[in-house]
Amino acid sequence: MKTVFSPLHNRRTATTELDGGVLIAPHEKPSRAETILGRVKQEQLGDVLPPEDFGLEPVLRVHTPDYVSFLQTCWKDWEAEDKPGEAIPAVWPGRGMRERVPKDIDGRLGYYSFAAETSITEGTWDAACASANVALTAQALVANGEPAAFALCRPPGHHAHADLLGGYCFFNNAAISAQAFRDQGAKRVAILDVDFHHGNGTQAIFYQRSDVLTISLHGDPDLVFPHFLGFEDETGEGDGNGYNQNLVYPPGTPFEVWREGLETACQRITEYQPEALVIALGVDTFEDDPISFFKLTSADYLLMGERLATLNLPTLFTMEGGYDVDAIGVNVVNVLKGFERGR
Ligand code: OKS
Ligand code: MG
Ligand code: ZN
Repeated sequence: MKTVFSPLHNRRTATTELDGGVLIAPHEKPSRAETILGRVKQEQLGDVLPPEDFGLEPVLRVHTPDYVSFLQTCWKDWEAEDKPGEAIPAVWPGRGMRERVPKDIDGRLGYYSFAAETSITEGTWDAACASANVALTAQALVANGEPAAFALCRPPGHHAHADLLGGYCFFNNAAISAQAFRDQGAKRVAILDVDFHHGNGTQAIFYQRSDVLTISLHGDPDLVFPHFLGFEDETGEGDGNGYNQNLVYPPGTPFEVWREGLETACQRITEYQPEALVIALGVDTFEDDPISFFKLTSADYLLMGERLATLNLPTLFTMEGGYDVDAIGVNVVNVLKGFERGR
């Protein structure tokens, strides 16, 4: 399987993440991508290609123009006010308040975000664009006949809504790729999110549509991020009714239990008969992940990959979360090796 990777991911080097009332060094850091790339090469998964530049057009099929412009100038606008630190949202349009876009950068940061852990920094825009191009380049490989491809995206994407950043995400790479499959003629596309967290952005983007099936397995949002979306009674709306599925699990969930959800998801995908599959691949389900509470082992990721392969669909993997950097390379490449073994 080919991997698409951009060294420009490295333009995203925030130094702060608001966590527990203090600013910590971000969990979502450059060594994540470098470690995965190292393992891809070590295991000789396949060629590693640079991204092509698709410009903003495919991004704008999913994200609103005003959100994209905000992201593009956010750092410049923040810097112009001589703020002492990185750009962190701290005020939101709460219940009963006005949903209008303020002029001031503090107001716009709040309008275009749903959480405060994700500091915006000088290179964030460049890295987010590179990440979308990585996804779109891998998507094109699959659209042009590769059975599967791995988009080694960083920053991740699945929390980003059409006009909201959060959870370390800016552009929703999985959603942009699914939309690209659709725009290139695929009638139905499925997105399966195996990251520990709910793919709230992906769900929201396609919630009223039946042409993109969205399924996410994740930790109970009653207990973990993103807290305000991802419950099992969210099944889609209007045309999208029946085309979103959330499979929610409690703390301590081992693979033997998690795999039942995977089975449910796989059966739904088979029934849906998509022409392409996008896997939002996070490995923060790992037993030693510092911010999550599932108990998957490194060996389990091989089995996960094997099951995904039996769907027998053109498959794009987009990289999402996973924060135990010591294990991230092994775990990610295990999914991809398991997939190749299962084909
Ligand atoms: C807040 C924790 C924020 C968690 C963001 C989740 C990032 C992730 N203290 N999403 O898949 O891995
Ligand atoms: Mg998930
Ligand atoms: Zn995650």
